[in-house]
Amino acid sequence: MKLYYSPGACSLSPHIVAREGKLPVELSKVTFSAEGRTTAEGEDFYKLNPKGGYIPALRIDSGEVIAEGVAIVQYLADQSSVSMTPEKGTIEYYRMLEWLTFISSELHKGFSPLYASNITEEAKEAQIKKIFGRMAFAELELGKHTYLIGDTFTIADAYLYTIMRWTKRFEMSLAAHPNIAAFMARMEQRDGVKEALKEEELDPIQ
Ligand SMILES: N[C@@H](CCC(=O)N[C@@H](CS)C(=O)NCC(=O)O)C(=O)O
Repeated sequence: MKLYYSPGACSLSPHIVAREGKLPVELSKVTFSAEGRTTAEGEDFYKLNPKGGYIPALRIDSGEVIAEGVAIVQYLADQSSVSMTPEKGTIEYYRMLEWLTFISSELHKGFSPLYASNITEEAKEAQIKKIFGRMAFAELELGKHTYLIGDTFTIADAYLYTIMRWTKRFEMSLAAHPNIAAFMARMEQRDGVKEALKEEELDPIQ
């Protein structure tokens, strides 16, 4: 399997899941430039992910490519002998889907406008306020248990960790979110997270 990624981007989430799951996943760094998007092997990335040339994408052993981070982490979890999802059919399983969807549509996509080079200070401030509002529920839940769904790591934690790293990039202090800050520090103690950060040449944020 090969994961197409860019350091510190949302592709870090499936990268963490691959390392936590001890899966033999190779990495291919995608270069974004004005001329296009190219994989480490020189392929046109728009052809690999024709939905928009965005990462992450996973080439599986059959040669097929799976895109969308939420689908990729579930695929990886299904390939691993390490348990990283609650049992299907349980309420915890649906909580995990709820978190993955929430992180994707409310948190991950909440950060997207901040990456626009032409965003005004006013719009940036309003967007940051909105993201902090969306983080309140994660702050509350992480005060009750170690991970999002109880005290066991799941693929949803890898996604939350990845997106919450961006608070540092946009100078959003976690001082008012001590449970999220503690979660980030806990995640950074995990071997799979350490390994993925090292491979992407990223520093821990806590
Ligand atoms: N719907 C996609 C969105 C992925 C996404 O936002 N990827 C970003 C990096 S974090 C990207 O490649 N952005 C470049 C672009 O959208 O053109 C998913 O959830 O996997």
